[in-house]
Amino acid sequence: MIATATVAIVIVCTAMILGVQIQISHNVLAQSAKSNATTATTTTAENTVVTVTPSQSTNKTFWISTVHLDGATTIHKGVACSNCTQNIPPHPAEAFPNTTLPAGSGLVLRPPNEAGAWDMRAFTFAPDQIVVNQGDTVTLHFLGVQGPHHEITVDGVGTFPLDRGHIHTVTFTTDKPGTITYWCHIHPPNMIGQILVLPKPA
Ligand SMILES: [Cu+2]
Repeated sequence: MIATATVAIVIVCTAMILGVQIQISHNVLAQSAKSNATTATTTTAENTVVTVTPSQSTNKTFWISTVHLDGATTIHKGVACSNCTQNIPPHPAEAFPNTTLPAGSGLVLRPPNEAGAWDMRAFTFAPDQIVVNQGDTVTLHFLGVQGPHHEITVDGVGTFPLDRGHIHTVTFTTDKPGTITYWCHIHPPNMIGQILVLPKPA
């Protein structure tokens, strides 16, 4: 009799605890759903949402520019300019890093000149990452914008020179998923890009 009563009490207590937990879970879910709904409503109120039907074309064209990113600074603290319309704040001094960079002329660190100015240059492609599908016919227009001369290889396609102001175009078809790399022989290690080929859509 006592054993039966104990089992009954345990069952009732367990049910109560579970009930509370389920209730708490429902509350949390309700709050998160409400939160999402609020966000969605706000977004809708502030923006015009349109439905876009993506192109089904398997012909993909990209323009790839040669680029160098430059960061210039000085070892001296800048001087505040009180009468400049731009209200330029004084630039903090930056010590020259004396970093040993990887081999190749794609990364250039120029030490301070007579005025204390030094800079960092990094060559790259814009864009340096492209996504296509298996079976796509891909056209790449390489455009020489920065840097007077480049020697570029597109893996499996070919190697060609590219001077500033010139365009070199390659077209190929992707037969398998995977990665196709394009890079410049003059500006390693960072003037490199990848074409990610995704499996053919079902
Ligand atoms: Cu280059």
